[in-house]
Amino acid sequence: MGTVTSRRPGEEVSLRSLSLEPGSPQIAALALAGLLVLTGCGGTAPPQSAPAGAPAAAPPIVRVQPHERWEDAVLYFVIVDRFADGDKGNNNGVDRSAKGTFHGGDLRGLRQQLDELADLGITALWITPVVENIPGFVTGAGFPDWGYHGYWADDFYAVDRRFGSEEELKALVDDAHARGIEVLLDVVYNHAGYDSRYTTDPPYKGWLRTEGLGTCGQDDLTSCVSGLPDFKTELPEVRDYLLKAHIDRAKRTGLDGFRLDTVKHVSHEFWQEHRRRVNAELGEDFFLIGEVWGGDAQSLDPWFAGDEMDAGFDFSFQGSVLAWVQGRGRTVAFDRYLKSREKVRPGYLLSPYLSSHDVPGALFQLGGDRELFRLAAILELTAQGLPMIYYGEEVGRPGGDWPDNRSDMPWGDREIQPGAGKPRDEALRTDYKKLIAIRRAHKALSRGTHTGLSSDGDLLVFLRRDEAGGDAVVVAVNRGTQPATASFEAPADWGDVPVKDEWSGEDVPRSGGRIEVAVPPHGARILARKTT
Ligand SMILES: [Ca+2]
Ligand SMILES: [Ca+2]
Repeated sequence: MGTVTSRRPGEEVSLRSLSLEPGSPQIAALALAGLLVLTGCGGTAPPQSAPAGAPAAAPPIVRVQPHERWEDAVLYFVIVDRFADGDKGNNNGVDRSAKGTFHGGDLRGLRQQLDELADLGITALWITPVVENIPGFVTGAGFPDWGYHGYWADDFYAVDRRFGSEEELKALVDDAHARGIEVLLDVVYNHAGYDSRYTTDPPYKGWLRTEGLGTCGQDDLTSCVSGLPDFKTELPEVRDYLLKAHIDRAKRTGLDGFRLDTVKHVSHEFWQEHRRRVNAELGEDFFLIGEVWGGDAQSLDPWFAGDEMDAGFDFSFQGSVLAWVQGRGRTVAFDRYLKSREKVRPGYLLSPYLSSHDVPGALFQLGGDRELFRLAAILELTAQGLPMIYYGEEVGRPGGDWPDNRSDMPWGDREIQPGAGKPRDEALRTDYKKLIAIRRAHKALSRGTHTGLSSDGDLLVFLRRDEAGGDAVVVAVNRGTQPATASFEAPADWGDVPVKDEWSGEDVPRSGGRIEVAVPPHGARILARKTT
């Protein structure tokens, strides 16, 4: 171990050239209200054919309207190895029958499926780390467990050939940008992989606290998380080495931000220096979203207070939502919880999610009940913050507890490995697509305040309102098994115009300012001023 040298294999370049650029009048006209368009054809007209003798036109691509601000974004998280295999030539040691092995997904495969993500409507993509990971496996979990997830670095200066190359990372970023999607790369500053070169090679001597040396500390900053060697980020040479690796790669590849791993295990001083370096070298728009285990509006605040990151994952959301949709806890308490999420420091964002690679998936926790899962998805995509969708949950990937929560992306009858043949729930995906479009069409949902309108029994009715934009949306969710009726005064922003349920597409009758609408069992309404 530790004998592999840094490498830059591959000569891949961006494959596509575009006929329309972001911000063009055509795109603006076609991308109204966050709806999707096909470049050059507006979704209806056929692509124009190239004149005889001219190079063949690039095939149409699916575009989203880019988010204006991060609070309007919808984030999608992919484990690169488990998503799509675009290069069989790098499938060293791939064994799709085992849970802890590499399954062959790579940057090229993900790049080939960007239209799938653009069609869903997401505006930002978070991918797992792509640095070279340890060449072998560990067995502490009771089975061979490899660095397919990317968090066990062996060389921060090399892209792991099992994921592709830095050129392919840049091509992914370029092609995502062409579709209106920003890309966040997961980076680790806290630790190296088990028995990595950093624990053995002379240049790095003294850089790590390890179990082997007996130097792991007892506190958050100096302990060896999961037994992993802990970088002494208090040493200037260690800081410089790690900062340069990640920041220079971001500069070379055009990344839009980082997802920061294990934030609470590295000092605030480090993260403040990180921000200074990022601002200086990548610009103040470079987005930082961090994983503080257990993070919520209150516990993330120390990192927001120092402007160490722009956003943090909201670990409170999954449990609160899943409990409520399953009938646990009073509706009024859940409404108070949703309101409490506004307590985040102004200018900073919480990122709610239903599933991730570190917790059992929501659908699994709901015993596979897709009606309740839909309610949870409705609550996520109508909630404040930057919603994160974990790959495959939009098509009903079963998930499960670790490591089943990292299973292959289901591709149904499409010949895309490693998840070819795994069933997809296309109806669920259609619902996700609709929810994302509704959220993107209504700034009230992404930027608005939360006001509870009623919380009797199993029916929750709340208002999201963006005062600056004059937009208001009323969401009614019935977790019960009996029909319910939502009854409320129409928000003043609606004026006298008719009201529409954006979720069902139905018109909703109103009598003056009063609205009464039935909400089916395990059903929902997303009500707004009718505009079309
Ligand atoms: Ca591959
Ligand atoms: Ca540490």
